[in-house]
Amino acid sequence: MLENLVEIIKKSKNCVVLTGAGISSESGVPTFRGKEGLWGKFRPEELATMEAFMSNSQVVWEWYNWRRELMSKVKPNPGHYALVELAEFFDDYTLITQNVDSLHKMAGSEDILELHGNIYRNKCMNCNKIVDEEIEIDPESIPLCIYCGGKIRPDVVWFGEMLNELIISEAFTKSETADIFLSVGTSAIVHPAASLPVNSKRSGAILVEINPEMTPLTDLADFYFEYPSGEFLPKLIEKLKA
Ligand code: BV8
Ligand code: ZN
Repeated sequence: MLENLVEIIKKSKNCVVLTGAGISSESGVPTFRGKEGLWGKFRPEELATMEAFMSNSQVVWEWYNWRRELMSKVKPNPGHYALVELAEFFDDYTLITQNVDSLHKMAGSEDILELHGNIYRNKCMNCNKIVDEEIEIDPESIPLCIYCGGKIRPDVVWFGEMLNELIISEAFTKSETADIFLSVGTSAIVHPAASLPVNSKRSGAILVEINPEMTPLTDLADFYFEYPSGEFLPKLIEKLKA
């Protein structure tokens, strides 16, 4: 299995990788829908939404601050680093992530397409200005924009919100011209991200899934590796270098 994947990679020019929370789980970041999931006592659709923020900005801000706290302590794992090295084996290599944790950037990946935004960035809901500096949320009130007084929110894509048009169309274009598409550590249920591997396969790419659990994508995949990404990806790089 791994041998013929190595052969295929050596013959491929364009590669797209889509990652989800699973690739960060070995860094200690809880996944969204796993047992220790982030959504533990909440359902994703309840908390990561505009409604939740409008009706209970406090809870939403506290949740994001808790996640930022948690994520600021973790480091990239061998899976992230392997995806940096994998880029060397292709003429055209695109890393698309649903994660908002900046771990791919910290590992050294470049030109990352962050489909769902980034938890360390804030923006004003009113004038959309990006607010980069640290935001301390005091229990009483949420931060307001110094330019227009609007409410400030984490610059992530909530459920029911559009993704950045440029980013998602670039993601589809790259997926549809890929020779090989790797889906790593995602439950493949959140759209439009989950359509990328399907479109890629339909356009003729070899579809590879790396996930210790099966997903709606598993049946469609040409290769399915039931391993944690932090173990499997470094092995793949080792074989490619051999
Ligand atoms: C849109 C950012 C509309 C915020 C996130 C019904 C009701 C409501 C909405 C919908 C609905 N049906 C469809 C929708 C649309 C909705 C959607 O797809 N919902 C799903 C749940 C059905 N999508 C949207 O709302 C999107 N917007 O559609 O706009 C629209 C359209 C046109 C015009 C106007 C409007 C926006 C989606 C973005 C939501 N934002 N996050 C934040 O982070 O706080 S989504 C959230 O889920 C994260 O970004 C996360 O990345 C993403 C996907 O989850 P995964 O990454 O896959 O993580 P998960 O825990 O699920 O899985 C982890 C996997 O890793 C598991 O499979 C596990 O086995 C594996 N794993 C574990 N350990 C390892 C491992 N793998 C490898 N190695 C390991 N060691
Ligand atoms: Zn503003």
